Amino acid sequence: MPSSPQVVIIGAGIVGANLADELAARGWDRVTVVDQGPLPLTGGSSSHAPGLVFQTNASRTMTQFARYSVEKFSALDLDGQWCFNQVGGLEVATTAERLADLQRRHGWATSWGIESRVVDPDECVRLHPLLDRDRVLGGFHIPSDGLAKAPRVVAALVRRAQARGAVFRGSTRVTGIEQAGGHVTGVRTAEGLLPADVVVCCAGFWGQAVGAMVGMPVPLLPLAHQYVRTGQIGELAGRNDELAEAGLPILRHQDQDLYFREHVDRLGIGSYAHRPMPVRLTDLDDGGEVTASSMPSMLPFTEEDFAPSWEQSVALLPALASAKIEEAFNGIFSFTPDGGPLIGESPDVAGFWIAEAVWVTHSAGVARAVAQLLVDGRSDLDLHGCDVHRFEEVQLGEDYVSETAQQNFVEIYDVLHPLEPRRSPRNLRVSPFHARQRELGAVFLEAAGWERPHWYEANAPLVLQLPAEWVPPERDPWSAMFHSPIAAAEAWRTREGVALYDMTPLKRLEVTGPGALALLDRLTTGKMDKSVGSVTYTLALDDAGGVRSDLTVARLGADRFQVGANGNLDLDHFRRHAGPDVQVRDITGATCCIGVWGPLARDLVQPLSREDFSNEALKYFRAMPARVGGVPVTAMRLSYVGELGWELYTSAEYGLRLWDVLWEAGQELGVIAAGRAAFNSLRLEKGYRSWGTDMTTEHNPYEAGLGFAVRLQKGEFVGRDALAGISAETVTRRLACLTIDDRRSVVLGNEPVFLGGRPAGYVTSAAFGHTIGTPIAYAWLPASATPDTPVEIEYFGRRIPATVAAEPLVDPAMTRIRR
Ligand code: FAD
Ligand code: THG
Repeated sequence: MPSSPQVVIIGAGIVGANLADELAARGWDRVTVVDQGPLPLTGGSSSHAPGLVFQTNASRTMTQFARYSVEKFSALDLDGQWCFNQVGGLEVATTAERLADLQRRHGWATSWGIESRVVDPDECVRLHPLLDRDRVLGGFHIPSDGLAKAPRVVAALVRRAQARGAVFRGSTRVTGIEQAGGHVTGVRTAEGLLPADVVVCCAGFWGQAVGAMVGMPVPLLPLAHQYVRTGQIGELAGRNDELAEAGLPILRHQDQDLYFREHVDRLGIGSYAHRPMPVRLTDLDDGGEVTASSMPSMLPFTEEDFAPSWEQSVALLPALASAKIEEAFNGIFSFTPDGGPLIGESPDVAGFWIAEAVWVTHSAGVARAVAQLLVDGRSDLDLHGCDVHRFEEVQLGEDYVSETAQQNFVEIYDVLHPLEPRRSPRNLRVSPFHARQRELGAVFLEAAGWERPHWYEANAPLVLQLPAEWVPPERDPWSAMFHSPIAAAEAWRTREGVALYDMTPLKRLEVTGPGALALLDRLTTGKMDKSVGSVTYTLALDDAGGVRSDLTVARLGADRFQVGANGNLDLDHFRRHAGPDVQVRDITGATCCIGVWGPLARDLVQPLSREDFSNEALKYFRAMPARVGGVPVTAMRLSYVGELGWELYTSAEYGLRLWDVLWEAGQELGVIAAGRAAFNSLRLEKGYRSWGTDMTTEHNPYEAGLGFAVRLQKGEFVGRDALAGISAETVTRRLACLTIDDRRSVVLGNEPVFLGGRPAGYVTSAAFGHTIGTPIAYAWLPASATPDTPVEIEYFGRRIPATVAAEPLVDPAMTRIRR
């Protein structure tokens, strides 16, 4: 009996080689890696990558991936030659805006456990003597960054995996994927058929072509990126021997879209300053010979594109003035719509996986995560930002991928605000109320293709009417971006009047059929066999008890449920587990939703309906069909903002009518439309978590403060066994609510939190709490940080005192909602 499944990995680049190694290390001894190119230098992106590893990233997961690559490559060598040269990383600022951003990046590094510091110009020059002291305003130094020698890493990993039984086959092109009964069975190559239980495509920028073999969209775009090597530079003479290659830190000059590394006594320069240059796979010669200077992933250098970059390089590093470019090429690698990698299994062909759009920097970490997914069924890292199923259908279109991937190329080193929306393509998805929202001066930000009002300029006059205790303090320029004090007025009217919130973008699934109840029962932590009309707040867990989503499940019929979800990953998850007796349908776009919330919500809705909206007739967390102003709706009594009211769902064609009816009737009550900025503030005051930001699969329900949603006594469900013995009392870390002591400093998320002067956690979500007149931050902290514990949040290098608070901050007795 073979002990492990038969695996074929397509691609022996740095991702495929790492994956073979990770699987072999886990005892999977029937792994075959095929590559169309020769081994070990296949001619893919890894064969020429200069291998700079800058670990710091806004994403915690991406940083952990990079950190693992550093750790793994540092412990690796090829016949005594280094695979990782830990020269450190230095990012320099030549503008005030960049210098501030380096502080923010230093904050991320601290949050994710990477030691780093922000340094002055003298220290920059000491670290990198080629820098022009007068040009730099400061730098960000990360001692553990460095150079990965990608082709050598590949060779070393190939050897190690071979020693553990893996087989590598070069010059073997995959031409098709074999399947039977919805499961992959093998890989077709020019040399014959390779049987397989599991196929993992690690084909890099060729990924789309292989994905197409099973009809799987792979949203990446191959783009060219320029890399040059200079001739000898006097100032570098004698600094490095041939073996070490480099001693100075790898260097980034993001203000000019440039990076630098040493090659003994020469410099390598990479540029993102040029126009995006999309590459068509059909134009490449991937059947030819591969040498270090000629391979399918290298295109001829276009000199004119590099000219401005050369000038900027000389300006930063004056020693280059007397040097020349000696070697240069346009190298190809993958870009995606949001910059994240693409990991996941085909929804149609079980056993066919992809791991693509991965940098050398993240390669070992990604491979480890994929090996965990294959061997254990889950990764210990949160992968929601990497999952290929995170995209909405509209985001898989070729034009969308092309435009957004090119944009990511252009913006790769830009200082981007966390709320900054893409400029194009926009208006892909609008709710039926869109025309009215525009009339009210909605300021839209984009999410999952949806246009979402963040506030309405029509509410500006209300700012002048704000009672003194509701007037928000001035914000610092960064937190004031993509924000308006109008949000304070909208929060105020929600807490004291009534407001309409467009909840249409909330992902909605309809789960129907004789097996619907059983499916939901198995996939969630809640009791699902309740009366028709019940709504349950519940969690979907993974096998290890990690939170993979939080959901509301409304039972609308014996065999019909409506699930309020967080995104496309939920749809994918439910579909994968649904048997033939259950249908899972995404009804988001065919329906719409208005949240009518505030103490006057009943005064608004009841006169428009013959159904009884009283507290007794429709209790908290109950749903009923009704008519509002003649429009057929499903009314669900719940509120993410923590006020009396209902989510009113109707089909799309009635949406505008529903809005107009509520709007007109609400005039005498002073109804307003309110946006996401107020919404986010109100939900944090109520302590309502946002999945993906506040908690992920890395956290169990008790750590996340969601133990109340787990019904262990209901019987078997996914994740139940893993929760045995865990409770709110035994956890060692917790999602904690912080209030900011000065009552005015607003943070935005991802900032490090210090306990007793030492980094101890990081901020997830944050907002100004308008009702309580104090900024709020949620943060992961050791369980010892109980209410009243003083902490500090680092924001642009400044330490902001904050205090752990008992939650929720507003209406703990629930009297506002349950009246
Ligand atoms: P590849 O190395 O391209 O491997 C994919 C393999 O799949 C190839 O060997 C290919 O031959 C094979 N393949 C494809 N189709 C088939 C098929 N049908 N049958 C069989 N085999 C197939 N990243 C960093 O982290 N740091 C850097 O400093 C850095 N600098 C870069 C500089 C340049 C100029 C470029 C172009 C990229 C740079 N990158 C850098 C990015 C990095 O090189 C890539 O992201 C990474 O190498 C991708 O690795 P991979 O294994 O996914 O792809
Ligand atoms: N509305 C609907 N579905 C949703 C959301 C929503 N699904 C995704 C996401 N948002 C889920 N998040 C929450 C978080 C908290 C609550 C509802 C949805 C909530 N919690 C009550 C509490 O904690 O007090 C639950 C009380 C109870 O379990 O009875 O209301 O916005 N449709």
